[in-house]
Amino acid sequence: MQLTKTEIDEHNKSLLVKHEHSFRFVASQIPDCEKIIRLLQEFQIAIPSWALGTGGTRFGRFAGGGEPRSLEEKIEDVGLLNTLNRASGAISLHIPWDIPKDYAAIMQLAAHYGLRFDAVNSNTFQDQPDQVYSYKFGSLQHIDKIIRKQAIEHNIGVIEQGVKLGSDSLTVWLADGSCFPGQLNFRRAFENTLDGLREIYTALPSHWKMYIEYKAFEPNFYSMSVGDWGQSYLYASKLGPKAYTLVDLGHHLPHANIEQIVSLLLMEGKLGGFHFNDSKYGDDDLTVGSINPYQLFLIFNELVEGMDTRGMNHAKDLGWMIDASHNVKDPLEDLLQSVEAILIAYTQALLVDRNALVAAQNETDVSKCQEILQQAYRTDVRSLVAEARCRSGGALQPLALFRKLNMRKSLITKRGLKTTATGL
Ligand code: AFD
Ligand code: MN
Ligand code: MN
Repeated sequence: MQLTKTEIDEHNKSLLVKHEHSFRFVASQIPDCEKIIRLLQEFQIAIPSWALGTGGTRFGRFAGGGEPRSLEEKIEDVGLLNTLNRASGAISLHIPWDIPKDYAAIMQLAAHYGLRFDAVNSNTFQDQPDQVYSYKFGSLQHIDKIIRKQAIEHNIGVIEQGVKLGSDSLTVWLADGSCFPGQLNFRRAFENTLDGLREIYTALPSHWKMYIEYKAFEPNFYSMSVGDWGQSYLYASKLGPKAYTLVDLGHHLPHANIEQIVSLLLMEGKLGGFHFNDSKYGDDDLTVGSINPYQLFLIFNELVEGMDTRGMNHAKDLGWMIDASHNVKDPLEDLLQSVEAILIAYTQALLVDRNALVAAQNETDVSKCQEILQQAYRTDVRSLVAEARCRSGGALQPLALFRKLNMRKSLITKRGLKTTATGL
C-alpha cells in the first residue's frame, strides 16, 4: 500500500496552525531545540517482521485481517509505517519465518521504501517441519552434541542470510532451560551453550555484532540458560568484543531496576541493543509506553547519559528495535504508538539538565534530583517529535492519518480478512 506525498501534505496542512502554536510554545523553553530535532530525525527504530500480524496467547488468537502474507507484504507494511513516521527505517527478520526467495528483489523492495535490514534473528525455540532433531529439551545447551550442532549450523545459516541482505548483527534468543529442578546440570548447560555461541561467534563477519538476549522465564519455568543480564554478560564477555547483551524490556522479573542494568552494561561497553515493549506482569509484549512510561523515560535518561559519557552516536551505536505483538490491537496502530512512545521518552531524556543533576547529586539534594528528572518527564514534547517528523516528510499525526485514510480497510480488501502472518 502506497501513501502519497499529497496525502501527507494535506493532512499536515490541516493541522499546521494548531501544531505551530504548540511547537513554538515548547521550543521557546528549550535552549538547544534545533539540536534535539536533528537527533530525533536521525533516530530510527527497527520493526520486527513478527509484529506485523496479530499476536496470540496460548489460549487463542484473534486475527484482525489484512495481515501480511509474505515477506514482501511485511516490507510493504514497514514501508507504510516509515512513510507515516519517518522513524521506522529498518526491518528485523526472523529466520526461517522470513527467508527471501529472491534476494535482489527483496533488497530492491526494501530500498524502494527506504528500509535497511536490521538484526537477523535465529529460531531454535520451535521445530520446523523439515528439521531432523527436536529442540524440545533445548538447542545450544542440549546434552546431545548432534542437536547442538544442528542449532549452531542454523545460526551460521542465519548469519549468511543476513550478509546477503546487508544486515550487520545477529540476535540470539534461546528458549533453553529446564522446567523442573534436577532436570539440568546448570554448569554443563552453560558450558555447552558457551561452546555453541563460540562457534557461531567465529562465523561472524568482522563488522558484525552478536546480541545475546536474556529472559527470566518462559517457555522454561524453572531455569533459563540465558536467564538474566548477568548470564548474558558472562557469555558476551567470554565471547569477545563483537558480543553484546540485548535488553528486552519484558524479560525481567517484576520490579527489576532496568535502568540500572542499562547503565552498568553501558559502562562496561557491553550493551548492544534493545527490544522495546511494555508489560505489567511478565513478557506481555504490550505497546511501548502503555503501562509504565516513566520507567521508559528513566531508561532513556540512563541511555543518553551513558552514551554521551562514552561519546557514542545515539542513532547508530546501539541496536534499537521493538519486540511487541499482541492480541487486541491493529498491529500497525500498535507499532505507530510504540515508535511515538520511544521518541517521546528519548526527547524527554534529552531535556534533562545534566549539569544541574550532577550538582544536585553532589550536594545529595535528593528532592532537587527528583525535580530535575520530573521537570523533563512532565514536559509535553509531542509537538517537538511531530515537528521533527514533519521536517523529515512524515505526518504530523501518523495514527490519525492511518485511520482517516482507512488503511486497514484497504489492506483487508487487498489481502483478505483471514490472512495469517508468520510468527508466533
Ligand atoms: C521472544 C523474544 C525474542 C524472540 C521472539 C520470538 O523476546 O526476541 O525472537 O520472542 O517471537 O519472547
Ligand atoms: Mn525480544
Ligand atoms: Mn519477549
